[in-house]
Amino acid sequence: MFHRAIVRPPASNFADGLTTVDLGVPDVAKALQQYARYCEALERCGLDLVRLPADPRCPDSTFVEDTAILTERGSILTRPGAPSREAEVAGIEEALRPFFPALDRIAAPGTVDGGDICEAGNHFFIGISERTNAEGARQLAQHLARIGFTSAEVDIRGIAGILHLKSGIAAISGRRLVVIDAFAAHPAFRGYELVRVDPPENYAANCVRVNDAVLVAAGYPKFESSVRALGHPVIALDMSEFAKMDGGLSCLSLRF
Ligand code: CIR
Repeated sequence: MFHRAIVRPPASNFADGLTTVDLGVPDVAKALQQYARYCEALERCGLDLVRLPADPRCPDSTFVEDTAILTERGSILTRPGAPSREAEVAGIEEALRPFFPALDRIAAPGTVDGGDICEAGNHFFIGISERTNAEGARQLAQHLARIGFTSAEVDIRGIAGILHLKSGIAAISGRRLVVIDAFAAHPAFRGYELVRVDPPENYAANCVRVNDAVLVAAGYPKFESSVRALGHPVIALDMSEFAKMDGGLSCLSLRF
């Protein structure tokens, strides 16, 4: 059960952030509207929001998820793999202190982006990507083991079209995983109930379970109805401007 989430709106220079996709330049005014709907959805799910100010020093800073791994037993500040994002961590650390007095952290040369980390019950999947390196994964697994979580690595390098592990998977319960085709036969996910995403709807794989509801990206009808058919209440949100910057629903908040 989540009670709170940290969020930060996109800054005026949001379009200067990193992206690997060719979907056009995001419209910041529209991104702010989509962000407002996203915040309303989190509140509808029962969360109190810790709203941080926009930070134009870091154009990707709205993607707060990448800066920390939060669990009910302890939390870890990451060291983002893109040098332009490293400075985001200090602001998040300050915001987390009142709630998590003892924070672990990933140290150099380790790098970890929160988007590569997927919690499913007491187990974590750790994506090895262009952002999360083997040393970061090793440190994170050690921190998690100390607080009683198991973990498994999933190498996503070479899988086309995804920046982070959670661009291609989501845990909508401890045993139920949403997966794109590239992950369907991966040994790390054996034994889980898999909800498959139709390839034209791959962006929809980045959905988020928030208490009873599942937040899904609007515009992916097949995926939305398969989640509804499983009995989950669904909130669909327009994510077009964040998608242009490689962002999805999970990236826009740190839930705890
Ligand atoms: C980046 O490239 O770092 C940002 N433009 C997007 C980060 C998305 N974060 C996430 O999926 N957790």
